[in-house]
Amino acid sequence: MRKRCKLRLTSKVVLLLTFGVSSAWAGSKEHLISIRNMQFEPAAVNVNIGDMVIWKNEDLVPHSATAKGVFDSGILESDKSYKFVVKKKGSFEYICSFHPTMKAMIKVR
Ligand SMILES: [Cu+2]
Repeated sequence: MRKRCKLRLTSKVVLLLTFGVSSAWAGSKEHLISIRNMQFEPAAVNVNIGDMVIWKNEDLVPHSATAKGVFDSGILESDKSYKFVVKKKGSFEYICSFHPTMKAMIKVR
């Protein structure tokens, strides 16, 4: 009887720990932005400080995700990704430095 109780308690503790860890993970999200057909998709994302934004170039030509003074992927070859952890609040417009008509925005709350 006692042993059973102990086991139950232990599984509860494990459950709590698991929840604790997963909610810590959920605290910072990942946002995937595809670069496809000469466009950023989605063109606007809302993120929180600490979130990670990941751009993936799904085109055959190189692109970049560039917001001067905030982030810059540099040359992003086909099939490559760039990750950026958001650190400050604001609205950041960015472009592809190779194709400046490609524009998009990140809003940081
Ligand atoms: Cu481009």
